[in-house]
Amino acid sequence: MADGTGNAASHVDVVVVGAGFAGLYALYRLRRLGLNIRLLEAGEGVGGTWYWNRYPAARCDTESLQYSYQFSEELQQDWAWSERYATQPEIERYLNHVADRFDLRRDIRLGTLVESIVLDEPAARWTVTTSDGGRTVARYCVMATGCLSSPLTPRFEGLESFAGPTYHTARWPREKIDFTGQRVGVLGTGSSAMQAIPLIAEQASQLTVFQRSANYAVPAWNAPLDAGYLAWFKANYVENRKRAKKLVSGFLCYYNPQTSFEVSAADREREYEKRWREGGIGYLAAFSDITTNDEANRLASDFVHRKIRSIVEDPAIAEMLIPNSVIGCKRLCVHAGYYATYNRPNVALIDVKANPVERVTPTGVVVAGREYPVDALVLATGFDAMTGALNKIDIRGRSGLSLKEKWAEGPRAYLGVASAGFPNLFIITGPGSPSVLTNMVPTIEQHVDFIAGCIDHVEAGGYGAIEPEVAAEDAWVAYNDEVAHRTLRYECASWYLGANVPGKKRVFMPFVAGLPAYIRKCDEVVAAGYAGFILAPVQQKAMGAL
Ligand code: N01
Repeated sequence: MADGTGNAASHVDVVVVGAGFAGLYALYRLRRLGLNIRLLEAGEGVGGTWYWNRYPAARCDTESLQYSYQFSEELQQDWAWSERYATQPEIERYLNHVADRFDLRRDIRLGTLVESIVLDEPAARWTVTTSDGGRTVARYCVMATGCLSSPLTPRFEGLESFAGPTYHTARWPREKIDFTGQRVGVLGTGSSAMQAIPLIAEQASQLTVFQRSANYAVPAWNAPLDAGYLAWFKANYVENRKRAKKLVSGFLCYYNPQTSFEVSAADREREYEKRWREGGIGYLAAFSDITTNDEANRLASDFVHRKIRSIVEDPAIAEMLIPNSVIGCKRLCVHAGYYATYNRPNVALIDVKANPVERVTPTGVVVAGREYPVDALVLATGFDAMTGALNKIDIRGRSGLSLKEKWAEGPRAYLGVASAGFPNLFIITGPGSPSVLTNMVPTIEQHVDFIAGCIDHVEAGGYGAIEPEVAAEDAWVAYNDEVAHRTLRYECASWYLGANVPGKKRVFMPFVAGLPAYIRKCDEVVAAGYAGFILAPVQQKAMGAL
């Protein structure tokens, strides 16, 4: 079959979009169903998040022994993580190792940006068009496009006139950037900025950080992995993974079942201190009510406020760094020396909440009428999360309706993996999935296994297509929203809500009730013969036409 340009369209069973953790495992897993797969990836290498986010000091704040695949016992035994939290280069090496070890590259097309995915309705076939003019026709599409993969660059007036280099943390160049002797401006103070700032401050002659909102951060206390702990973890890998799946976030950490008010003030303080010394986002599990009860949250926040005041020497700067939001509403950041960086004489913090950035000039950033001179600009301004990467692709389902149009008033996906009107199109960690509130890798593996099960069910049953019932999808979206309202999640302007993107409908996007509840629901759906999904018969005529 040829298109208007004379290019032949190739035919496969499945197109997978994206070569990060999700896409690579989808390729591996779906191959085992005997399907013919093509994976399309915009980057020039595999790794997804860990290919693009190569800013200074980028590392994962979920512990390396858990932020890794478990589908292969040999892989998890053979791979040797070096530190408690793995760096971006180490995770990128790991994903390249996975691509080689499981012979995945032969089905991967790198440097291939997917522009549109259009349904041929009667045939239940998707035509996937790429920036190189290529067309691939597939029976199934699996979107492994990531939750935090569409970088957000705010429209700062004059940004394009800036004479020096501008770097977005999520599109960092592959070559080493050395800021030695330069005046650097960093816009944003989220997780990416908090990791990059201490390192940039060591190199730059002057670092000016432009902060709109102060964010909460707890220490990482990263260190090389202890050999004894590593050996114990590996010896108990299967058991550890099983235990983790029973926890709300999908990673091992002690969830204290007590509320903040069941213990004395002194014991409460001891527990906060213990968590602080342990490091990592387990701080939020110090008591069971921190993310649901205002007063419990205030107490846990107050402890962090006091820590910031004890680290930052200039009281005025310390006050600027203290968030006025509830802790755990926005993503809790994990840092290494972030607050102490503001004790350096070459670091300045500028508030751009009261006075937003007026404009960028060729030589600096103007705030409240004053220009702060910079030689290089770092945009650590985040992402159009959860829906951004999908909406960049013109995905058209039944009656030509685009996914973007369908989701204009907030994303709608049953279990976060499929959307009514888009048969045989699956999303890994889409909106409605626990995704970003959990340890992403095991959640991804669960989703891919579920999707593989759906496809297997369609194939084995001789069906042509599967898609959610509208009622099931509506109920899932409503349930998630209801649960989110029971937490403190609606009390800040987070990217979970889409609040960082001007004009984006505010809806709490990830599934908030936790991984065990999610897995239970998926298992029930499967046990009931894919309850909530419509299974359509094969359209013989259309099949014949291909
Ligand atoms: O992005 P962010 P990120 N003017 O959205 C500011 C994961 N992650 O790349 O807070 C001025 O958190 C914005 O201000 P405000 C993790 O899930 C993980 O840092 O919206 N400022 C904010 O300070 C994380 O949550 C890891 O008021 C503007 C910053 O830019 C997610 O990725 C590492 C602005 C954006 O922060 C995103 O993190 C890194 C404007 N117009 C990331 N627009 C680890 O595993 C935005 N900002 C360690």
